[in-house]
Amino acid sequence: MNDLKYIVSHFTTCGTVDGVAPLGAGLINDSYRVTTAEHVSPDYVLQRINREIFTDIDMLQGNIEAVTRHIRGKLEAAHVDDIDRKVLHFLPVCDGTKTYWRDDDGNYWRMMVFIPRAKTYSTVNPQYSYHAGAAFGNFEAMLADIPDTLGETIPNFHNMEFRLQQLHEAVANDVCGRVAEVRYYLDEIERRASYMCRAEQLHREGVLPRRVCHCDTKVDNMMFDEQGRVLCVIDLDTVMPSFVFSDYGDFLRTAGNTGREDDPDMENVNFDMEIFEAFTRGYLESARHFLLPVEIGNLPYAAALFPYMQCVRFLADYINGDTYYKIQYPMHNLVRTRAQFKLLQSVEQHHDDMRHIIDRLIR
Ligand code: GN1
Ligand code: MG
Repeated sequence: MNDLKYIVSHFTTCGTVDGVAPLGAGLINDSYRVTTAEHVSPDYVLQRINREIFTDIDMLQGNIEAVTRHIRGKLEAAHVDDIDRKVLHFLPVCDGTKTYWRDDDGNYWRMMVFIPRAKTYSTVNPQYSYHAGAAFGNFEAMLADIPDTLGETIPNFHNMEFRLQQLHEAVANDVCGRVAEVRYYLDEIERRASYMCRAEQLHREGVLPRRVCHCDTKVDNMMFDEQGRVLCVIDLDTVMPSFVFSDYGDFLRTAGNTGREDDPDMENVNFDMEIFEAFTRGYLESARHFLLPVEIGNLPYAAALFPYMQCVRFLADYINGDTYYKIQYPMHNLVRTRAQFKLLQSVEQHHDDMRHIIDRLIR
């Protein structure tokens, strides 16, 4: 705690820090809530950035600064109220302009203003999903004309061909001898591989563009206000050029799952079509003016792609001996793999319904 206070002292906070406590359940970075004694001073979020995953911190924070600056400018121009709750605000360090600080052990830290009276959820109802859809469509729309060129903070992050290649490498190395027990999943993954790589294929053919996307639209990366409206989107580490399928698909993967991402009970895991419909309605309302027919036409594909990709990523990590995702127990990544695969199967069963709903919504 003293160490954390020492870290905080390098940032341009206001007020007297009176507490630092762990916050949230992200699988990648470590987050803390920093409280201040005075009523007028905001609270803050302190984060240690995962150096194993984010190797170019300058690029990472550069992207985030560009995105928050651009969104703030748009909100100001539109005279939106309560802007400080609608876009993240990162603090510069005391002796410079950078928004991160390196400690003596080589850890990188950053701080942002804590958004008061906001809630995050790991499950949402259709009404909230509708607002979330509108918010992500709007997020992409606001970033459509960002003047900065964003870097790829994690190269090939949502590149399905690359994720399959990583899985193949994991299988070839089989460092923990786990391949034999997961054969069934490997076969199921292979059967779908060429369909699931169609985004990369369409991009090579020159018909599918990259746009600035959030790329981690898990439902718990959204802040909601007291009325269930979305205040803002958080966790901007992975904001980078990608296909729109990223944001659409990853939200549905998390919010549209009737069970948990790591649910050990397959009976709990199904794809919720009410959530699908509400989210898609919101998303199309704010995004259809810039979406191409090839993007709209492939939204059902996107809904399947993300459980599939996450299944591939969890499985590769399991085979590699759990080096990427934080785990709570030894089989955790395998349990996650199973749950994502069950979700994928449920999404696949709804393929035609999804088509019809989208056709109806855009008519
Ligand atoms: C990670 O940081 P966090 O926990 O929100 C991961 C996402 C995965 C997600 C699965 C940088 O997100 O891509 O979808 O876990 N982020 C990174 O829960 O790999
Ligand atoms: Mg997160």
